[in-house]
Amino acid sequence: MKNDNLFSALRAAFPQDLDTIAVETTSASGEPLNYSWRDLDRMSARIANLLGSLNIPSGSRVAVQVEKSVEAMALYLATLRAGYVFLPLNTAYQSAEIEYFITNAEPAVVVCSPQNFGWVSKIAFQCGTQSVFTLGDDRSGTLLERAVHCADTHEPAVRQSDDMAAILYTSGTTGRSKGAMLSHGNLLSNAVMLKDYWGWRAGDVLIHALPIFHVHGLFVAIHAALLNGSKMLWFSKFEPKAVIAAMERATVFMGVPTLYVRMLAEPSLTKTATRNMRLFISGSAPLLIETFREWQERTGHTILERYGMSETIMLVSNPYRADSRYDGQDERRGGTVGFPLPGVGVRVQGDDGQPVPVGEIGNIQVRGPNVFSGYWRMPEKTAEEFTKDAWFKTGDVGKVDARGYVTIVGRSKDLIISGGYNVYPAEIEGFINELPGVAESALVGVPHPDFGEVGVAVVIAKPGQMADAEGIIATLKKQLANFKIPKRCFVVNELPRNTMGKVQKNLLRAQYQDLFKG
Ligand code: MCA
Ligand code: AMP
Repeated sequence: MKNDNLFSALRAAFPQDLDTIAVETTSASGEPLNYSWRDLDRMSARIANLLGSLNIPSGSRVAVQVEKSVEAMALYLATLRAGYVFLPLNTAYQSAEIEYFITNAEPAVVVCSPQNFGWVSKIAFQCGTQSVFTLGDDRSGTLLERAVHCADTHEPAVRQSDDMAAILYTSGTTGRSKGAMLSHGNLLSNAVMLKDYWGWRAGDVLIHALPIFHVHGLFVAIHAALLNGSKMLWFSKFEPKAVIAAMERATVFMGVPTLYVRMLAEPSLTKTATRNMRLFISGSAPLLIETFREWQERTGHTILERYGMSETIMLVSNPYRADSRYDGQDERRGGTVGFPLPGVGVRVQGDDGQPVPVGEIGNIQVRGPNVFSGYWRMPEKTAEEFTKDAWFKTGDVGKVDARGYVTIVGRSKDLIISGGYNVYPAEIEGFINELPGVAESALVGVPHPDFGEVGVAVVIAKPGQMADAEGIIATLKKQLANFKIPKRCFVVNELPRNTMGKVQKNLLRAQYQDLFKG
């Protein structure tokens, strides 16, 4: 029977000599640590056999909240290999956030950091999770202790292209987090296309410095390197100096704009330091034109900006090479995200559901083999996010020029992107509104030199009561992931409202937009 398991395709691309190095990294104590392709194969086989031995039903979710490590990547590969559904969770999430995901996804297996076992396992067992394992970034924990006793060969489970491979929680356009269901076919078709579109070739080496719980670091970066049989220089945390030093031995880098901003602040970033590099890719948030230009001047390289979503993986990209269709004139154009990727349909519609004329602004809608099938157990939400003719509404607002370049000009969804992470105002406002003395709050995104955009909270106190801005931030820090904490909080007498009584966030944004200007 034909096997469409994504793992099988990735495994088939491993180099012939399995003893060559696949991943170079350093141990938690700073010692060099190398993993061969054989190590990846055996490690993922052992973990897949362990998962298989648990007798969990087909389609079971494996929820994972662990620090970045090569073993954590092997756990992802093992989950695919065994035919289960991978559910990655940001390490910054705290108990209320984890409780929501576990309650909603009902994973059969949860893997967490050893230091979090107490509280995570309590939540998981209450929700009916069968097994909770631990995995530390120093290869400690019960997952590997158990897996080491399992066989190091494993025949990948047979999966069809439409079978679910992963669930990624995202808030979509509104409301509470929803699990975007991605299939083996969604992930593989996108990876195969990107390998070609971005010109991956023999000898490429990827610097992997992104977290591995979101699309960018987990799918776009890892799949490309594995499908190309390329070595990865693996950083468990982004350190600008160390990444720049590694460029001598690498050819490809992927990052969110904040990583580029931070590297530009390093004097060691020069043309010489980057002369071996072939490609710098940016995405997940808008890349400022200043950053694009400064990077060009300092390094001689033109960053390739692309655009994607958790629900769709990659959608649109600037060209890798000038396209002969247009007399070789098309270049990577700063401020745009480039052209729809091969096989991806992109259209721009007005609020009336009609296509807008070329160059005019409207709602971006997409379709293609990369687009997810829906949100986990939320058929109504899924239906709301697709048009009648089955295009996915991205919630992004943009335009396409006569040449075909797509520019994102804003979002219709109420989303703040801070350092490449999404912050949903409604979620944070919900927590603030529960605090003593608070009548109402509004969270708005304002420009920030490092994170691109950050949240600022504006709060009204209950009549006759006091609300304390610093106290609010301190309390939120105990409840929410660190990147969601407003960078500033203001207590005011009233919020600007329109005639319908709705808070005018555009006015608040304008009021606070220079707060972080240097
Ligand atoms: C950390 N902090 C942040 C953020 N990260 N604040 C706002 N936004 C952030 N993103 C705060 C912490 O709360 C803390 O604040 C202080 O910064 C230092 O924390 P630390 O953990 O040391 O920060 P860091 O290690 O310097 O992290 C910054 C980072 C990281 C490297 C930019 O945020 C990061 O790796 N971002 C990449 C996200 C990513 O991979 N996104 C892809 C999503 P305090 O000191 O007050 O406690 S995939 C996607 O969007 C789509 C599909 C796509 O197109 O790719
Ligand atoms: P996520 O919810 O993590 O899937 O984030 C997806 C969102 O990130 C998109 O809907 C866009 O709003 C934003 N995004 C991703 N790449 C870019 C980019 N290059 N420029 C502007 N926004 C981007």
